Amino acid sequence: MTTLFISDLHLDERHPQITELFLHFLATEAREADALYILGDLFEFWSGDDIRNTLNNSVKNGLKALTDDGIKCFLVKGNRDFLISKRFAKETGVTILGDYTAIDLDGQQVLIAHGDTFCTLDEKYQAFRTAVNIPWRQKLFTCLPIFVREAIADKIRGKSQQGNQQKSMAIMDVTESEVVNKMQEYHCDILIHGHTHKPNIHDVQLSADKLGKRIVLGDWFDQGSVLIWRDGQYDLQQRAFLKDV
Ligand code: OKV
Ligand code: MN
Repeated sequence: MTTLFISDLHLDERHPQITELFLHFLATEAREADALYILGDLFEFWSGDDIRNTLNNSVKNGLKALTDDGIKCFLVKGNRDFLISKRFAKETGVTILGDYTAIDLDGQQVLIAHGDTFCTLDEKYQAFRTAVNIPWRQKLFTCLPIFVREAIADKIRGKSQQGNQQKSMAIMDVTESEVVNKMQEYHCDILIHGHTHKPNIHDVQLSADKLGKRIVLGDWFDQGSVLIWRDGQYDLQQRAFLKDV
């Protein structure tokens, strides 16, 4: 059994190399796998499943071709694409998961999440998350005409960029106690997440005599980042962008 994990591609029409590599990845190595987990921030922004453009259409087609071929594909929503919804799932054949899911990989219980919920020191971000996670507010937002939604999103993005420049690296990383709590709650010795853009494999002290692992996926800004899980072994790898044609 081979399971692939990716996150934080932040797909955006302004960075076509990332989309090209992702579509290539879907059409090649993902086809050889049994399952693909996308752990959030597949898109740089998402203002609703009804927004059609070249990027969204090509990504949806790539995912549909993969799931039609029998590869199970799961998606955890990130902090940028949290509005991805049922229609996207229907159009792509992807299964949308909740904030935390415990999965069984070769008999190991593994917790998967986007990762933003662990960053509890970033109070401004957590306030934003709470504000936009209110169901009626999301419903209202997605009912607005597309140009209004995009204008609101542009405003929010501008404000957020100003704010992030003042935040320290520590504030934007995970809180260790939060990680331990969730791993214990879900009875998992391994956690896989993205969000922080700091690919690494960390030890986690789960109790006095129990050491767990926290695998952090990388972003796709300068190259691809893929975690390959095969028969109980895992490897965090990079993929170079495709050569220009
Ligand atoms: C996503 C982030 C922009 C971070 C707005 C209700 C509101 C949804 C929304 C608007 C913004 C997503 C959907 C985007 C994430 C940013 C800037 C910072 C830190 C409402 C529901 F306003 F009406 F309440 N949004 N977009 N940020 O542009 O994709 O994660 S977004
Ligand atoms: Mn993120």
